[in-house]
Amino acid sequence: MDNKKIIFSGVQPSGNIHLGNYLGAIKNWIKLQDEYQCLFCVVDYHAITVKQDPKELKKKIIEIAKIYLASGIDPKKSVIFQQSQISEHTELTWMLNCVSARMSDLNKMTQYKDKAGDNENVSVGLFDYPVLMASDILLYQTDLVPVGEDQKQHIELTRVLAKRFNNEYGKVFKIPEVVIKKEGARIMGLDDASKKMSKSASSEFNYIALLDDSDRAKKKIMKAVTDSEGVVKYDVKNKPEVSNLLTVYSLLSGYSVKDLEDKYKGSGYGDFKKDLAELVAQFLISFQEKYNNIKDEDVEKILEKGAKELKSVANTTLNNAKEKIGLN
Ligand code: AQP
Repeated sequence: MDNKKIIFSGVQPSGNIHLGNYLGAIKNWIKLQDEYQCLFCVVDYHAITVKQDPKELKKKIIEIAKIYLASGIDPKKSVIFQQSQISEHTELTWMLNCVSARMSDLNKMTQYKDKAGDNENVSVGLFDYPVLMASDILLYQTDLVPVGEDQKQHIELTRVLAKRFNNEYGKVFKIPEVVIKKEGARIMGLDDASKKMSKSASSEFNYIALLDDSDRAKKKIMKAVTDSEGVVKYDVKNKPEVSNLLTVYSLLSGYSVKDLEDKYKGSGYGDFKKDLAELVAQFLISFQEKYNNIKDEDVEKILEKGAKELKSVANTTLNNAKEKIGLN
């Protein structure tokens, strides 16, 4: 790795990767590749915090890496790798679990509360997942972590754990900063704009998957919930559904929200939705053309190369941390 600042981010190979993942995270990574040394991880250990079908999981790991490539991540500039190929991620997690993380920290994590609800029969891994995420970031002396809004609390926890460790044992970890782009930071569900668009949503009408058939995607946009006012206006508080659609439209088209409000002034939601449906369909057709041209064997080679490149970096940080706490 060269002397550029380090960027780390990742996506879990679970469920259907959707426009929220793309607009809130992956799309923003593309521009960072020239200025920073970017590390993009397929975070498969995170995916197994909930039950996965082994065959499906294998397919999803390749799928995510392909989605990175089809989105414009260039393996000549950035490192793409699979988390479980570098055992240091789980080793550091155990150390942080013991010497830095507290139950009181993890009890505050809202994502855990959202996912577990009242169910006590969830995995310990689901509860501990923010510590694994901290390890992912800290192993590579990361400077910046570009994510969607939902991950902000986890990056704050990462900073707390790193500082606590450094203060007690001496400096091992760089303290990372979170980067959240305002536009698209939280794309909401198409069927319920009070919750984020989510891979694990119970209805497929919640999200547009990047691998959705374009006609299916059009149908989902046409069925997206709106209010009954018929005014295309950005107002998150009073018109969350229409504001969400405007955000998606603006980010995919490059038009500003203001331009779109002007374009659809006085025309109700019909034309607005039809045009957005067509835009989404065209985006998916072009994305999937790139996706389908990427061979699985090439992806496997890229992941192998990425793991080889990063293993020694991760190992240096891990050994440094071990040494400090008296394990070497
Ligand atoms: N709705 C969203 N809007 C903007 N950004 C989002 N991200 C996720 N949902 C939205 C961002 O996508 C990146 C990868 O997410 P992840 O794979 O770590 O899983 P997640 O954050 O738990 O996302 P999902 O899709 O909602 O999955 P489930 O349903 O499994 O919880 C992150 O940068 C995230 O911020």
